[in-house]
Amino acid sequence: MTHGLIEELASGARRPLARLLTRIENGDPSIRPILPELFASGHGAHVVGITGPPGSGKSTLVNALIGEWRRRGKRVGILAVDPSSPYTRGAILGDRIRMMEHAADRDVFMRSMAARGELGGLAATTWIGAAALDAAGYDPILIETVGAGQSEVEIARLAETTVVVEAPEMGDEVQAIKAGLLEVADIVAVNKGDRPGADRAARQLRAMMSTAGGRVERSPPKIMVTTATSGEGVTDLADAIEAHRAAAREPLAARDRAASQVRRALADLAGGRAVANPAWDETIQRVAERQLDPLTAAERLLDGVG
Ligand SMILES: Nc1nc2c(ncn2[C@@H]2O[C@H](COP(=O)(O)OP(=O)(O)O)[C@@H](O)[C@H]2O)c(=O)[nH]1
Ligand SMILES: [Mg+2]
Repeated sequence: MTHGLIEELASGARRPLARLLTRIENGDPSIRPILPELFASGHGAHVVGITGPPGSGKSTLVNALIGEWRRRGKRVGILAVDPSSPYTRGAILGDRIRMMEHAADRDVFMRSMAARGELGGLAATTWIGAAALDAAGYDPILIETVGAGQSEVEIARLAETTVVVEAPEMGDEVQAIKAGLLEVADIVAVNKGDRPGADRAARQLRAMMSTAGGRVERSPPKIMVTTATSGEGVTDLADAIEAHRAAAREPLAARDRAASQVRRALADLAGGRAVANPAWDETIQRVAERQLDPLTAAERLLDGVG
């Protein structure tokens, strides 16, 4: 049965892929046994994260990038990931509308996902979803996520190339942008280039990045100006994303990404196991009453001891 599914995906049929993504999103435990084969049947698609604050133009930019990659003959997969489901429902709906232009294109597959499952939260839902799109032959795979702190960083760690989309209106926001950027961005798209201040913000960011100092191990992000609504700068952005693919696949970078993914999976697994421990309630109560310290409690729960 597993075999059948992988072949169906590889054939490019949309319905089996849509059904599989629903199972992944629901955290259906029947996904678990097919994971090794699903992962192994991937074609090695370029996984590109698109993140940044709400309203900066991520979805509009994704729509423009889809157009650019379709002109280059690529089949594009998009996951719009929703880190805080009830709250961002409207945003996801807006995303769909902004990408409607490509809705009828058989070589574009767009799906929004929330994490509801038990397989390990949003990070797992996302990488398994990306693996499914990869097995179905989409390349690149774009993962749009709303910048919401921790989840933003996690999705960025999953992606090989991370584009942070910002739309600064004023120069004094630049300092705030910088902190988050250094951690996750490979490329910064200063979007809404048609508005005053975008070029100036980009210049300031470039200047800051170049003086960021030796504390930062990763190379500074490339700062670009885009206007998602007109498509200006989008060809350059697509070029920069493609150019980054090779850097992302250098052994050290690949190892870093693998390590943080496995660490995340470990934390999810260990957490799940501890919560399933029948002694959970009692142990938590003892910590609440200060009879047990949190670290010892965690150790005992993991070891299966109450
Ligand atoms: N002026 C201008 N507006 C833009 C640009 N890109 C996006 N927008 C608008 O900004 C709003 C938010 O865009 P959206 O793509 O939904 O942002 P997201 O929340 O980051 O996905 C929409 O009204 C877009 O039309 C741009 O380059 N210039
Ligand atoms: Mg959006």
